[in-house]
Amino acid sequence: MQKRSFFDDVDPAETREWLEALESVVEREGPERAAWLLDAITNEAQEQGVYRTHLNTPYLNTIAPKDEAAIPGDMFMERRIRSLIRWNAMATVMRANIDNDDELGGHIASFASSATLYDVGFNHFFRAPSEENEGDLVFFQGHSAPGVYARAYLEGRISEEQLDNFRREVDGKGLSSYPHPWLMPDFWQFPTVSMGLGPIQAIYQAHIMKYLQNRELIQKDNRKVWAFLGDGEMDEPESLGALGLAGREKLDNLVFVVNCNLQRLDGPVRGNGKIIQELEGVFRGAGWNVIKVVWGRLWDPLLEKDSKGLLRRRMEECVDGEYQAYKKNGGAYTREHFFGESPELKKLVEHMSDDDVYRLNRGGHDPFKVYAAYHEAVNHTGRPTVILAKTVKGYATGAGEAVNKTHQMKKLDLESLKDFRDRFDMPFTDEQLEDVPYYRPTDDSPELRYMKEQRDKLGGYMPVRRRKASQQLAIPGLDVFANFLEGSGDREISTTMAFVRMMSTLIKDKQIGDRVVPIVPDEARTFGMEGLFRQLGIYSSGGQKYEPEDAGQIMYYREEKKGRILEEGINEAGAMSGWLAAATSYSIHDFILIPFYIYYSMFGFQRVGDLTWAAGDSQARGFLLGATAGRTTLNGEGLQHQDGHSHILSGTVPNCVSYDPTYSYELAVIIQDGLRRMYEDNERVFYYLTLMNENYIHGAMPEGAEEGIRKGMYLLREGKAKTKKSPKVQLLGSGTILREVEAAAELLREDFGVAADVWSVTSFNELRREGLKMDRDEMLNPEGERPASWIEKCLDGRSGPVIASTDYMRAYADQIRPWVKAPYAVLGTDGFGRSDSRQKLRHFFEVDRYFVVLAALNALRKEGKVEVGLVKQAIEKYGIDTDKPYPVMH
Ligand SMILES: Cc1ncc(C[n+]2csc(CCOP(=O)(O)OP(=O)(O)O)c2C)c(N)n1
Ligand SMILES: [Mg+2]
Repeated sequence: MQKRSFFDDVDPAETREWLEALESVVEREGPERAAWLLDAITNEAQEQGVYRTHLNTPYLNTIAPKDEAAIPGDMFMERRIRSLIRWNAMATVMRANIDNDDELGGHIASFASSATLYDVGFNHFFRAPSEENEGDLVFFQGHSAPGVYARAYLEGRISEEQLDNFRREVDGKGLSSYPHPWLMPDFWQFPTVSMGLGPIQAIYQAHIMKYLQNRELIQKDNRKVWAFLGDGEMDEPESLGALGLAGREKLDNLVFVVNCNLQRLDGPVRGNGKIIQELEGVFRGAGWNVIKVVWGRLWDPLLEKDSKGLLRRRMEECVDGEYQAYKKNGGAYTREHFFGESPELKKLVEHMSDDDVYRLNRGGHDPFKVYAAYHEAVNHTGRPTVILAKTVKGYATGAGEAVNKTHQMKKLDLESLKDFRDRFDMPFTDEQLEDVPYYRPTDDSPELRYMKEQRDKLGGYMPVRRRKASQQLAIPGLDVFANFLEGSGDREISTTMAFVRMMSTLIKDKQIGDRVVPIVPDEARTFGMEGLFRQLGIYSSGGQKYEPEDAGQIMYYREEKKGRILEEGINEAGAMSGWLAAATSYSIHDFILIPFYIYYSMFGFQRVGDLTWAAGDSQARGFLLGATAGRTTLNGEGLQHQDGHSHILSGTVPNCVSYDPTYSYELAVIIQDGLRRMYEDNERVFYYLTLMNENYIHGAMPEGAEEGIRKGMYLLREGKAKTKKSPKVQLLGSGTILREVEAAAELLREDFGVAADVWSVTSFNELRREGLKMDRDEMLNPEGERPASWIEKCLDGRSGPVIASTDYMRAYADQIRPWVKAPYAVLGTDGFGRSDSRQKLRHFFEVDRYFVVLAALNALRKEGKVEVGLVKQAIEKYGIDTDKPYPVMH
């Protein structure tokens, strides 16, 4: 069937009849009945083979003028305030770049397009934390930060000096380039500037807020999460990937505002289409309430006169590339190219000047339309809302308006600056414009008083970030894990099993049990956590509406409204965002949570690395557990699964503390220490621990090992020399490969008479960090005495070369080389993983006991401590194929 345009009406009389019927139903029986009838007709149409595909409504405002909630307040005053903010935002960026060749950067055009969207929010909607509740959460678009600073400047929260130090962060008196809680911990709550992370974080903040409310851990109030996003940003998979969750979970505490200025960095977002229409379909399909704010109120009279639908048709058929050109080229061009399409349309605007035509405003620049949309959004229940607001990129910036290169514009030319000044009534002479001064009326001016009053009504100024929770948690001592310190007896267990038991222990703790949040991305059974399903329940806002298939079993699949486990499905980015929301709950909700997110280590840092970086910026506190870790330890899954580098990646996040423990007592010490550091001492760190699925016997904690476990290494076993002359080596191992290293020590003694001290290295990353810090301190205090690093302390007085072997790339263990004073050889699992037995893989990657022995003997040979014959003997004895392929590129 040929698809017709909506406007190709072959029988207008018939159409009118149908429409009138609908109108009368709405009038007599209300919109709900009308919607019901439409559903019935749609269902019937489907039965009759009438095929409809689109999820779109016409390219018009969703809220009809007659249904718009009226904006309260003084509109002239608000325009005046907005003008001040616009000016100061622009001045901030310009001044930062005037004298230094644009070196510092910054953006003018983005905020110029979204000023009204923010202002209506600030004046009427965003609630600050107050006695009543913890306030609304607002995700600001990263590169619109100058607008937020400009407002804070008028409010007296930011000084002129700070504005002048926009993007000068090193000396600590400036303003961060973008929203960064790490750099401005009392101001910004959420890092957003990596496109796509704002939307997904906002969804999960709303999700976790509901989770806390449903578990009755925080008050059930009407707090909202607002996310201000770019239309170009919506192309990121992270932006759209969790929309379904928001719809399914009915997150009516969530409002997205997509600033559809039709442009991204290089050019139009959808030159050949319409981004608003495309997004409408996507969001509606995901179960969102969609409010389009396309046209400003100056269009209303024209639309009213459009009895034949010609204007509507024209609006529908134009693409964004054309809409952009209208704003760039002005009123005469718009008259000719938009209205000039037909004589009747042209007539519609014949009474208007070119300037009037140019000023026909877009919805996102009209506070009346924006207010009506926000009002509807915050009162909507049962679904999240997205507001698709059409704006102009570089609005009012003269030569910068709607041009393709506007995104990177950091200065206005003098003519544009004069226009800007005149348009927004700034009291500057032409000469004064040269250095683009800021403008702040006095504190008792009507403008600043009005701003303050509006904010007072909403609880105070924003954004504002809480540094730490008002309550302290009582973290249990290490004795809570007493069982694990004694070893597993003759039971073979994995560190994953040990971890699950430790988490269960914590959940039972009276003081902190409630705070523990297990998070899994459809992997609980893999880690042996299914027992927790019934015990803790899986969080489901809708409860459980079915009898689970396994209801009769002890460990059945129990979903519950007050369930505790966050089962986020096969969605690592989502689960990570959920963890991030829980890990910042101490700040966002003034309620500390202790989240444990456990996942396949391979699908952690390398999959969602940018979110882990954002976690660092956010000062998240919690545990990430990379399970099934180790290139040769998760042996059967192959190349895409077997992780030998997550510790390299975790080491790149400055405040991520990572460990690769082997034995359960190590894990116990590390988790308890992490709890203490994060929740008692409020250190700005989070933890990454690798867990393995290999079963083995765990010994008891050696006396005095605790400090070393925390610092990164301790002596596990002293090597016994056969004779006084026996050569000595120091063997380092971590994770499961530590056990190969222990075996190697035996072989060295038995087969070659070499004495080997065995060190368990719980964290090469932490050892390196400490070493670097000491070197740096020494460099700055060359006369002072250099305290020894922990590695140096450990190895001091020990003799022989040092050999390390791990289940990670060589770079992991190699990191400590500067502080190992003896010759140092490193074995690791560089190269692609593959499936085989653990034994074969460890031999393939050359990290097993035989290679440790070989490396040790070779190191002794180089030192002249043993003959080359002994090395050859080892090769022969252990059947090492000297022609074996090089695993790195095999
Ligand atoms: C992940 C990521 N990729 C690229 C960028 C660089 N970048 C910053 S803003 C921008 C364009 C943004 O366009 P849009 O989302 O439409 O926002 P607008 O400025 O138009 O409001 C780009 C590409 C980024 N910040 N993050
Ligand atoms: Mg854009």
